[in-house]
Amino acid sequence: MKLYDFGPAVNAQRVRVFLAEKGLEVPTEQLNVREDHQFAEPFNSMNPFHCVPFLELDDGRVIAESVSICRYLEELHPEPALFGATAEERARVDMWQRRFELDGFMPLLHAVRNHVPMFAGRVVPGTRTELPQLPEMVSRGKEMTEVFLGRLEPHMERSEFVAGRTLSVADITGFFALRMATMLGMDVAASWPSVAAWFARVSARPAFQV
Ligand SMILES: N[C@@H](CCC(=O)N[C@@H](CS)C(=O)NCC(=O)O)C(=O)O
Repeated sequence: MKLYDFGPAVNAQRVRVFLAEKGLEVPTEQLNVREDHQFAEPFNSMNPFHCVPFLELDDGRVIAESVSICRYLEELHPEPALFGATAEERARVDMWQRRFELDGFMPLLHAVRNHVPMFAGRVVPGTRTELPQLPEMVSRGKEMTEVFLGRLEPHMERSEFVAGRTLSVADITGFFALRMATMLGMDVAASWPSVAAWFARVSARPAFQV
């Protein structure tokens, strides 16, 4: 198998952190999506989403989507279990992973795409478009994240990691959501101190140094 990666790409970094936490190494090729290499063949045909990361299997089939790649690698290498070890743990990890992704990571990703000048003409990942960057997407992304962090704060007051006592893929998604929030100037420590303390804990882990 071969992982198509790009150093600065947040979603590719999610898979790299997952690999590091698992202690796995996968043959990797860099694909510079800032220079549009994903639209050149053979990559254009390999991945209809025109994004990194994607994993090419030995038979040529492709798995795109960061969490799908992680889930596949977890099936091949179950330990340590980052998607949960029991039925209940798996459900809780899935719940928090989805909540972080839908209520934090995605609104913030669109906020970043609509804010950072480098993403002008690239507001929809994997396309080149004339759709303009909208400041309202930036403010709304932060507002949606504030609602989510308000729900997360009491949970993190009594939980070491997002889905319980051990690190999971939900912490990885959460870390990158919080990193975008910080990049957009949100003062997490001021309003959500338990979330900020968890963020500091996971940020210090060797695997998260991407
Ligand atoms: N939902 C996808 C998102 C992938 C994605 O948006 N990747 C970005 C880099 S972080 C990309 O390759 N963008 C290329 C582009 O916008 O042209 C995942 O989780 O893997």
